[in-house]
This record gives sequence, structure tokens and C-alpha cells, in this order.
Amino acid sequence: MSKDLSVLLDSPHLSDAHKAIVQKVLNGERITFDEGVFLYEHGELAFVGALANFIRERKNGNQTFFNRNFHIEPTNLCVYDCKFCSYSRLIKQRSDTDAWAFSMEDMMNIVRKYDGQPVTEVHIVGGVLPQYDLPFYLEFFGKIKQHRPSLHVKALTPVEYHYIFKKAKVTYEEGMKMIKEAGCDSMPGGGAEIFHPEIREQIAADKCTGEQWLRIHEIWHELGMRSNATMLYGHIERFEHRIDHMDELRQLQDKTGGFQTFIPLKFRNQDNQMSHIPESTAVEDLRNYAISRIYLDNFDHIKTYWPMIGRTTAQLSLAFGVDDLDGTIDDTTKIYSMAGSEEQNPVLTTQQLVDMIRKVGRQPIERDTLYHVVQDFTDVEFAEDKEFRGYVELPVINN
Ligand code: V47
Ligand code: SF4
Repeated sequence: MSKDLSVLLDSPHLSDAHKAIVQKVLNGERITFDEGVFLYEHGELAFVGALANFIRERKNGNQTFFNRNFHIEPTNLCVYDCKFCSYSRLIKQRSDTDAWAFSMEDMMNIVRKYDGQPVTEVHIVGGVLPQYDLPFYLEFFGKIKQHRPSLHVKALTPVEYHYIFKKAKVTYEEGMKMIKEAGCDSMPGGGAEIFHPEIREQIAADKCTGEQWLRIHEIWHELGMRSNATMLYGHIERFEHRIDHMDELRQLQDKTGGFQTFIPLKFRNQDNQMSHIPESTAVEDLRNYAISRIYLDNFDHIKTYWPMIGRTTAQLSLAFGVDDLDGTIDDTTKIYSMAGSEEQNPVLTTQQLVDMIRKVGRQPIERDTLYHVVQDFTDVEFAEDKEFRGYVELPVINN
């Protein structure tokens, strides 16, 4: 493969600047901020794709990971007013019948619904409301662990943590220690949006700043814990803002090594205050995956959230740096379906997801949250009735 990529060094169609980046990738060297911007401005799809695929295969070979999880969204109301979010208007405009705010018991009932099912993780994320405070979440995490100790709790983002710690008058350090002790196992990547204040102040003015987001992840990593990172792209930001965002993540990762995966989130424009902004094209989405893969040399994984990007682009992304497909079962997450998700019915059985991965020549690997292999599906044959070694496909949940 390295031989294949090195032919680019002799290409009459590439500039010296392109070739300098090829050489760095071949040598396993890091590209600079300016080179990152250069790739966005002058890196054509096939070029960045070749580099990203080379890096992807060097890091993860042909493996493509997926995870079986379910989501709990405590509420679809929020005190904040992020312009891109289809939740934010709800607190003011949505009729009572459309709004929900689950009680502790409601949420435990969702957890119990998965008893006996082969899920390894619960992903908890939603709007921010005062009643969901620090004592509430400490109790909730404890109850989940009491009920099903092996279930990995991936919960909340610095947006919620900043809010609930402030309300409880505890420092970030004290708060993160408390949530760890209560049973939270890892932190998802949400709430990152675009860190740069020039953009953040326009799209997500009131919630935690980029600096606070990064600090909370840093403290979490210092406690020996892992987390993910996202970037909401394709709205009003410029390429420099994307590279600035990834640069902040790269620097923190150098310091702590606590990030597991980077998830670029394509801005969807339905039913929010930024609906007038056209969405990025599939070509731009693939270029963005590829440049993320090239820039974030110290991240092991790049993930796509297929219910949001669509199945076909998700399959293509596996040749543009992505090695992880999120969203297997019960991925009817409202935050996306309201924003205009690609998928009308964003649920796949494990067999369908495995087929999707195989069709583009990759090896499907079920992982747990911390990337331990749960099951290698490379050579697994599914029975007609879609049952496999005791793994029974879950029913579609319309929540
Ligand atoms: O922070 C909100 C985004 C995020 C829109 O860590 C939107 O494994 C696009 O972070 N268009 C929450 N995106 C979801 C999230 C996530 C998802 C899957 C896996 C993981 C993980 C994390 O959703 C928010 C925001 O950036 N979002 N509205 C929209 N209109
Ligand atoms: Fe609230 Fe999150 Fe939506 Fe912002 S993105 S309004 S914090 S739910």
C-alpha cells in the first residue's frame, strides 16, 4: 500500500505542496495547521481519499467497528437556544403533547426493556433542564449500575456537566469525580460544535465555551476515563474553524490520550433556526472525513453516525478514513430525526449492518465502548430467521 501511495510523489498533476503532504503521510508525520487548511482548499476528493485510506488501513486494517447500544433522551426540552438544534425552540413553541420529560422511573423502564438483549452500552443525552440536576444523575447512574452492572454508561456532555456542576456549586474536578463514582463509564462527544468563539457565539451562545468543553474532557481523562469528540460542520464555519477545532482536539489528545474516536457531524437543516443554510454535499462530507483522518494523527478511530449521513455515504466513508459505523439498533434518536435525518427509519438489524460493511470489502467487528472486540463477524453466516448464536434481533422501538 505504501508503494501505491508513493506513486503520487511522481505525479505530474500534483503540486509540490501536495507532494510534501504525501511524503509526511508516508513517513507517519503530522501535518501542520496550514497544510490542513490547504487540504480543504486544494485537496480533491480522490487525493485526500487516497491519503486517508492509507492512514485508516495502517491504523485499523480492514476492520470496521460497530457497537450495539441504545439511547435514552431524558427530555426534548432545553434551556439553551442553539441555532442549529431542533430541540431549542421546543421549550418556547412546541405544544405540550410533543414535549417529554422522563421521570427516573420512566428512564429505568427503558433500561429494563433491554434486559436479556445483547446490548453493551447505554448512551444518555438530551436537552438541559433544571430538574435534571447533579443529584438526579448521580442517582440515575447508580440505579443503572445496580440493575445491570455490566452495561456501559456513556452519559452526558460538558454542556450538561457545566450546567449541573454550577447549579450544585461544585468544581469541575469534584463533579467529574462524583459522576465517575456514581457509575458513569465514559463521555460521548456531543456539545463540541465548533470551538472557535467567532462561530460558537453565533450558533451556541449560552452553553459551555469551547475552552470549558475541552477542560471537562481533560479532567475526565486525568481520572483515567475515556471520551469521544465531535465537530458540527457544514454551516457558517470556514475551513480554518474546522482545522482550529481539530487542532484543539489534537493538542489535548497529545496531553491525555483519552479520546477514542472523532465523529464529524454533518449539519442538517430541517426545522431549526438555520434552515436557510444549504447542507453540504456528499463529496464535501467525504472530503471532510478524509481530512479529519489525515489531521487527527493521534486519534485511533474516525466514526460516522450513519442514521444522519445516510447508508450509502456511510458505506463510501469507509474508503475515506472512517473505520467505525455508529447506530445499529434502536437508533431512532429524536435529535436527528427532527433535524432532517437522511434515514426515514434509521434502524438496521445487526445482519443488515454487517452486510453493509461486507459489501464494501471491509471486515465487520462488533466492539464494546472501549474498542474491545465483542465478536468478529467477518466469516459469520446468518441463519434465515436472523437469529445467530443466541443473538436475537431487537424489535424496532418507536420512542
Ligand atoms: O452536540 C444537533 C448535534 C450532537 C444537529 O460520542 C446536530 O459516540 C446535525 O454528539 N444537525 C449530539 N447535528 C449527538 C452526538 C453523538 C452522536 C452519536 C455518537 C456520539 C458518540 C455522539 O448532535 C450535538 C450537536 O452537535 N446536532 N442538532 C443538526 N441540526
Ligand atoms: Fe440544548 Fe443541546 Fe440543542 Fe443546544 S444542541 S439547544 S444544548 S439540546
